[in-house]
Amino acid sequence: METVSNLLEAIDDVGRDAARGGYSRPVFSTAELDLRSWFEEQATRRGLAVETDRNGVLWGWWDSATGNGRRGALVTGSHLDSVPGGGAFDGPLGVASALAAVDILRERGVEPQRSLAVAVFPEEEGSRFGVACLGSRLLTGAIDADKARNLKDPDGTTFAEAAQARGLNPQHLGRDEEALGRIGDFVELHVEQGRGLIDLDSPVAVGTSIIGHGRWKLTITGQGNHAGTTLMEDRADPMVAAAQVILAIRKTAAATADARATVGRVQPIPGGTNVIASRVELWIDIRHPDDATTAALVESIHGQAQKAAAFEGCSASLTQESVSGTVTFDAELQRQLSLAMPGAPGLPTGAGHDAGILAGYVPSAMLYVRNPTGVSHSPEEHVEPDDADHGATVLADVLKRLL
Ligand code: HGY
Ligand code: MN
Ligand code: MN
Ligand code: MN
Repeated sequence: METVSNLLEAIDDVGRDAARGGYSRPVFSTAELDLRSWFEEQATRRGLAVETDRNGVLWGWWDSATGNGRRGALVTGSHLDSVPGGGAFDGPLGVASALAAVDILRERGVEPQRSLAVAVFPEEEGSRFGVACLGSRLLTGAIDADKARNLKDPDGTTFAEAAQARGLNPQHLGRDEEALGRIGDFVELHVEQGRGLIDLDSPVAVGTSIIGHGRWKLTITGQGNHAGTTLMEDRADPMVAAAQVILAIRKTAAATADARATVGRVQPIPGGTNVIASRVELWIDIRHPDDATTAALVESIHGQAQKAAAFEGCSASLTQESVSGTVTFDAELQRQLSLAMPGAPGLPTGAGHDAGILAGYVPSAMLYVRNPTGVSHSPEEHVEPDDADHGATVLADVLKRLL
């Protein structure tokens, strides 16, 4: 049986980002496509029937000789795309562990009483087209298909164009009743993305909830001008208003218990060293366990942005890109996972996952594997090989209980 580390070693050089460090594997990029080929090869080698559905979700099927075909199957898996400069485990650990779990079940001579599938969801990070969990949102219908088709990447390529370039029919994107009907239960293994399992001193945990998560784009427009000929008093500089807003965002979120607010991406237009920007686009990631608090935070931030922009003689507009409410996982599945993982603690998380989207449609659950650095969305993200193998073994135990 291949260890999880062996499986991951095979993709260790795919999508390395020398400039940022870590990995950059945007959906439908060459790097992510290499990862999809890796998955197809590994799944086929394990006798799984591989297919890609209309939304670009990859499925590796272990069809049961009994049961009712693929309806109500047990599905596990995760994603292969990454954030820019991301770690090696966010996503791929869940996929590699699912493949290793299939090996373990086969070695134990398990004959599934219902079909089992390993799924790989595209664009979980939303790094290229701006909406997190785009693949699972399309599959479930959680996002309007036209909105998805028209999402644009930083180069102006639409999701429809990118999907078409990868062999999908953009007109077929959207809620997939047939694929959804195949999912009886969904269990996702994922690297822990905070300090939880360090503090709890446990190699694994059962996911209990995912806090609400929204993304907004704030555009502040000003007067583009020359850096040398424009007196300070004659400027309407959106970068200054943006700086004030970023500080206000931090202050507002820091004053709200359990809130997290991040501006990880700022884009001055046109972006010249000797040019006063004509507009600044910045993306805000806001999360909170209570959806009403998130809404209040957004309103307060929008008001402060309009004030800062007006002060600079600019204007500010806020558009919502995506939002997911707080999710709690299926109680019975959590119980099954706890029985398979005696002593494993329950763990709420602030990280979004495809399981968080699917939980609104089918019974879903998550298990996390310890990250000894407690750092994620960064090259420092890590999983010890023993913990990775322990995670795969536990995943196999969970799947066995549910098969
Ligand atoms: O952003 C998140 O929480 C996840 O890693 N996509
Ligand atoms: Mn992830
Ligand atoms: Mn992530
Ligand atoms: Mn000049």
